[in-house]
Amino acid sequence: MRSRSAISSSTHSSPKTASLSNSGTSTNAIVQRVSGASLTAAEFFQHYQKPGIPVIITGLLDAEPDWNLDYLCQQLGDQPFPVRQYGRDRYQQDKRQWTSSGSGVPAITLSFSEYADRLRNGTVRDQDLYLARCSLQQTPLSQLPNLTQAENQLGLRLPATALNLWVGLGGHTSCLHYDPMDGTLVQLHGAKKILLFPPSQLYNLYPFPVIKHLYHGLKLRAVYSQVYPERPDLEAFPKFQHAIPYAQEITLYPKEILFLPSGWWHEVTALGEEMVCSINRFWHVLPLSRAFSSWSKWRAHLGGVLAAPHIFGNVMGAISSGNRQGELSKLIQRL
Ligand SMILES: O=C(O)CCC(=O)C(=O)O
Repeated sequence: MRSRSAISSSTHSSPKTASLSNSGTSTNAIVQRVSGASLTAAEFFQHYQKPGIPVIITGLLDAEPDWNLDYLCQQLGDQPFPVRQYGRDRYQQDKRQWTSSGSGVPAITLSFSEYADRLRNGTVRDQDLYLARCSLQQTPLSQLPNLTQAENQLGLRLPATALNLWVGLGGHTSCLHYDPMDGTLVQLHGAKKILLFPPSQLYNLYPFPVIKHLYHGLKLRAVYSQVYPERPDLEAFPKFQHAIPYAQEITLYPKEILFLPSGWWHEVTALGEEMVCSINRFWHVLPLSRAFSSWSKWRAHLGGVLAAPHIFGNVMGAISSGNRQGELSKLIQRL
């Protein structure tokens, strides 16, 4: 059994956001903050991975440097990355009018140094740019020994992706969605506020219909919620009220790892005014029984199947374009 000292309730978390705090009942358990020093792989599996419970793990990355802007420029300066252009008015729109979300948002390719210039000169804030989910494979930061050691200690295996980089300015929000894979989100500079809902709240959060993939391919995904949780339109989305008691808000601080199981809804907001940096990795869901029994996961994959004609068309378009390699790598980022 895990020693009691390994687990303490999140000391930094407040259970609800202001607009979510009037819900009265509390159906939610607070996400635990656990010291990695006394957490074994068997305990991690038993208490978090097997049941699919989120947890924040502390103390395993103390030796990792601060990933500030100078460090990132030094390591990644010339590397090209697709940078999403959200635009300032996107989050004023009714989401039902959206034709893209997440990795489907239009992107420009910039070297990291060019992006750093835009972070410094205000363009990133003005245009709500976000360097999001960019693979670190083929970069000097592809292998992180401290992180590998932490992942091994937790017994994490079967990675579904390489490490991905997320760099933006305080104030940017990644809208409410869930992932069909398990994820580990690692905070490396600045802090993030994360609003969570359990998989049981799937339909109270009004995901985009899976059928949308037929029209938009992977540009608009059925794993996104149509509700703005901080200012819900309860006339349009009345069942959202039932989800409110299940909301949990946590803050992820530097060198902490959030284990975010498949199907858990999350809205992630970078805090403060400065640059905020995280990395994440997606993992195949283990044990397989949790993967097979997750309807959230199945419906996300169904969306992928319905998007197949679009993906085929996009691949053909990329192959016949003048910039075959560039267009194909943009497509791969979207997958
Ligand atoms: O950090 C972010 O902006 C989003 C991260 C995320 O969605 C994830 O790790 O699954």
